[in-house]
Amino acid sequence: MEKDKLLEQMRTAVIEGEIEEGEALARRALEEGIDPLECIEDGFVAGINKVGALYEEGDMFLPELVAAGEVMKEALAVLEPELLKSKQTRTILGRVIIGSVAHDIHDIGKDIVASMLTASGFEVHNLGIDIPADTFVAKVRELQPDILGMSALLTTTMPEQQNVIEILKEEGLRKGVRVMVGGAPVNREWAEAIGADGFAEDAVEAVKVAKTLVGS
Ligand code: B12
Repeated sequence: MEKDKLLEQMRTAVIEGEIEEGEALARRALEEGIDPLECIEDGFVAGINKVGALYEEGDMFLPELVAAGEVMKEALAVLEPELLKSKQTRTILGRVIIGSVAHDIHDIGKDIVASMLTASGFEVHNLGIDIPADTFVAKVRELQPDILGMSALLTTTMPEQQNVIEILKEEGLRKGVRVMVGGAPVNREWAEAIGADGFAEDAVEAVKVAKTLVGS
């Protein structure tokens, strides 16, 4: 099938909350040799962005948002292993800890960033969702990563990124780690205001920023 048609169907599967269809489309695209990153960005992510817009306008409600999230998860489970296979490099560029901040359970974007970083040669420790500040700090102490990445999708959870940075300072750990922040409501101004070292709009930019932060 034509690539554009498949990508269009992926967007529709997310919008309509069709989990099995999304998974089947992801498999089909791989069989046809379509780049998994293109499926993620131009297919599934484009679909969930549309869902976000519809939800904002009041044309879609929470159960549909949940269903769209499920479609994303299942499709990514098919695509991400391929992403890792196709891009894997052997040299480790640096160690990254990443997680969604306290009270935030959004993880689709954070997981894409984690996969892309892994695929690009970083050693990634993905802590998961709703990670308390103390856990981030304890993990930084334990694993001594080059980069700490924090994702926040809610305006109410963004301050947690700042909170973690402040605790890192208090504990004398801030100088040893570069902090990168992201998530839909996060922007460059916010990143600068809270004293983060890097911000990225999407996963592709996140890899570029991470490489710059480790000096490669
Ligand atoms: C799917 C979704 C959900 C799913 C999440 C499923 C999951 N497993 O993640 C479910 C249904 C569970 C959900 C729940 C809620 N959600 Co919600 N959700 C969304 C939605 C539609 C899409 C998010 C998404 O996955 N986008 C696709 C990914 C690929 O994009 P992304 O997350 O932005 O990530 C990219 C970049 O931001 C960046 N990035 C992300 N993280 C990081 C980290 C680093 C370090 C870097 C460098 C870059 C980076 O790279 C990523 C890849 O390109 C958004 C709408 C939107 N516009 O974002 C609302 C949205 C975020 N949700 C919203 C709300 C209100 C909620 C709820 C409070 C709803 C409710 N009443 O219960 C709950 C909150 C639960 C909680 N405590 O966290 C609001 C937030 C509003 C606000 N201003 O705070 C939004 C904006 C919808 C809206 N327009 O109102 N949600």
